[in-house]
Amino acid sequence: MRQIMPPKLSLNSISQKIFLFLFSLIFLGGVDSIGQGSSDKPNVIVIYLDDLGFGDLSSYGATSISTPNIDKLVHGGRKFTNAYASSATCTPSRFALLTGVYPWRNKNAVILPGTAPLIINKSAQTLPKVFKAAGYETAIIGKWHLGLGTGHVNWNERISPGPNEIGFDYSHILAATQDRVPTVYIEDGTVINLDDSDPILVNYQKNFEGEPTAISHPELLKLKWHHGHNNSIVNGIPRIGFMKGGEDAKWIDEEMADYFLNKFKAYLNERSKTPFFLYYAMQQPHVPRTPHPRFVGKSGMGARGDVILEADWVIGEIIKSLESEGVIENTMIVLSSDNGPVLNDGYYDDSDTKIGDHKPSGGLRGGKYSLFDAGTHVPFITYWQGRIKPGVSDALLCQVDLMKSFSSFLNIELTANQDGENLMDLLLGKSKSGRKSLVLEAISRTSYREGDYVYIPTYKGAKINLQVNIELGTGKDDKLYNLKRDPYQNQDIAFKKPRKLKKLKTG
Ligand code: NG6
Ligand code: CA
Repeated sequence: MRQIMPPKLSLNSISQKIFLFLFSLIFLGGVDSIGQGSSDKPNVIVIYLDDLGFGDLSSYGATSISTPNIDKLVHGGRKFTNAYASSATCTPSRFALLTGVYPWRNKNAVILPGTAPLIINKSAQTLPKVFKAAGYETAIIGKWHLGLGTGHVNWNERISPGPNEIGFDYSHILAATQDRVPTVYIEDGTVINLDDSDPILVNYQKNFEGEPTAISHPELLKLKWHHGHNNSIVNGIPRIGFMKGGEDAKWIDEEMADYFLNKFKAYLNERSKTPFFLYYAMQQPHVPRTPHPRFVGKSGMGARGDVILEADWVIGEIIKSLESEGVIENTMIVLSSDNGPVLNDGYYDDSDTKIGDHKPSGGLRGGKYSLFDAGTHVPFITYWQGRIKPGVSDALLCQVDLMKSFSSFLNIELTANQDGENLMDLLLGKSKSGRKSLVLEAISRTSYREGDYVYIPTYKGAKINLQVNIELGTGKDDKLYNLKRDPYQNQDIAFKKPRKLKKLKTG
């Protein structure tokens, strides 16, 4: 354990005791802060899954898959049944989570290639900066997908700006998505296992001469692509984008869950008494779904089910580590997902053919990429042993609210405009009231929610063919639904309720 040691001074024993007392008051946040985190400054871990749907957990109604470890958090904490990601895709939701600003305000907050520049301004207030200002140490472990550098990244040098420049003291990340190059881990801006004699080159426009692709060398593939994903091949898996070099740096997909978990364990082990904020951004169940052999076939539901079991196991290990380090009572956990579910997102991995009775969205209409409810309506849990009373809440909230909520909780003033609201009492189970309204986004289109009603505007020109077999919520008519009466959005009441429609349109 790393400790902050008082400077060595020669003092007699009484003055030494006084000195140590004062030292602990000043540097360790008071004598009552035993261990890491405390009642007013708990450690905070945001566990963020990738493409996990509202119906994917047994504690959220799934009957053909069992997620006992996440369920432990759900049943021991607050289960939110009306909580939203800010967007139906990854980058925009993550942008909102870390800035408290709606993603549609930033035209760059769209699904990014692995070579995209950082889309969060270095001077912006961010969630990790809020925690830092309150005296926390901050870290991200896992998926980033908010861009790196300023436009032309040299992967063989320190990559900056990135997470460390927007508030994270420590970062151990994958740059974009598991299906996008570069397929390497990056720690504090430096690629792990760089080899000067085998430099890494990345290009999203064209291939490097002589390098095999999924098109030129289909025989090298262990996983077949369905749409997109036909550029460079890494570990037999075809990716988005072209990459050359960096053989020793390439990750092994099947080991990724264990890899990041071990980074978490090491991080926890090295903690001083300073409270920490950790953003643990998991890659499951995003494509390519590559469960460790321990989980292959275990769900009977194809690769997607298997990686959900894997993710649940990882979360169980995280809880165990917090328990064995004696910090579980001083740690608040927030768990959610960046967008709704998709079965075939570009690979033939049996996730659609073996789905059986399972409903990843819990029956909600749409899915990832969609303005229908399943695009953004996700599981959301807060857990803090002894502090958050277990229970269920159907109050409306959104991940964009975390920034404002935690800054209020920690008494950190936010100077920039926020779209998020302070819902900390709701998150802590002390209040029942949530948002009154919310703007949601899906592939640069927005819908507007007010109370139980949601308005999805007409999108005549939308011709997006994602080949994902999901209703996107586009069409030539305005749509209006009452989500309380009609949670599955079977009845468009735009014609029946013209005044309500008008109100939401102008709202
Ligand atoms: C899409 C990819 C999809 C996934 C998504 C990002 C194709 C055809 N599809 O463009 O596989 O990577 O981007 O997902 O390339 S997200 O969860 O990170 O937003
Ligand atoms: Ca996602």
